[in-house]
Amino acid sequence: MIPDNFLGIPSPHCDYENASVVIVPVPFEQTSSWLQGSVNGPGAIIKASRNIELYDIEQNREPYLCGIFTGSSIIADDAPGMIEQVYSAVSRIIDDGKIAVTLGGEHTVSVGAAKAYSEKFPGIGILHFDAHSDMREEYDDTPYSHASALARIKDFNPCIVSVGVRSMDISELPNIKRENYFFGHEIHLNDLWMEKCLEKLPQEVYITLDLDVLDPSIMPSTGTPEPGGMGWYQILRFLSLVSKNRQIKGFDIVELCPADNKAPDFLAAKLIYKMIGMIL
Ligand SMILES: [Mn+2]
Repeated sequence: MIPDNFLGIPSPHCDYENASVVIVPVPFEQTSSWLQGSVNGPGAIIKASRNIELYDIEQNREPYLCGIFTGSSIIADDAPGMIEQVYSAVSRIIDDGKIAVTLGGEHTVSVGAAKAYSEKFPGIGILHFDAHSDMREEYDDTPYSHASALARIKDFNPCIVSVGVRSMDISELPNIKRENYFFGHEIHLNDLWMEKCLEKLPQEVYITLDLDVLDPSIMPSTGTPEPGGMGWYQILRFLSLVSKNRQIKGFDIVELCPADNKAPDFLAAKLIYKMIGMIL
């Protein structure tokens, strides 16, 4: 019988008291503007994660030995309630000296987690991976749309560095700090941008990663796919650089919209496992 947790790992590695990392599933979806299904994202990631081989070749170790606890899903009726619940859950995890890994759901789930991190670690920077800037003040008559996630984070943390954006509305321009944006068309030729991007980040970093930052050829399972995204080894190289030069305190992975093809679910799960290994 495979345990019902991230990676399907046995006790004591999946127990809370031994865990360095806590997975927080948030199957919340209310404002998807195109393809729906991100409500099924956390479940699909956890299911696919059970097929990951636990030895990481590049890191030459078994990151799960640090202990990874999978929390029960956070369920809420509305965005403000959900954000509040995620905020409390993540705050508690930080207080317990553990790393929170929040799984969406739509990008709005990142707001509560980023808020908890911004309060507990004053001066922390937000490293934002996304095909979209998500800086609309509101969208479809709500300030809590997935298209406004970063605008809500900016309300309490102005230090946002965005990578891979390649689609936005002209109304978002006043909300972005141009020098902190590494647009899709600027990063695809070579890796020279990586050091420049690193320089924009303070010592402590929280990562919010919308999976549509990746190219739809490897990550077709998102609600709003955009051509020209990052590749697997490209994002791993950059994440590795950041993890070696900054302290990544926690992260979230959002917007997986599972479909028949299971490869993207597995990619998302493996990316999370890779990031856990890099952080620890
Ligand atoms: Mn996006």
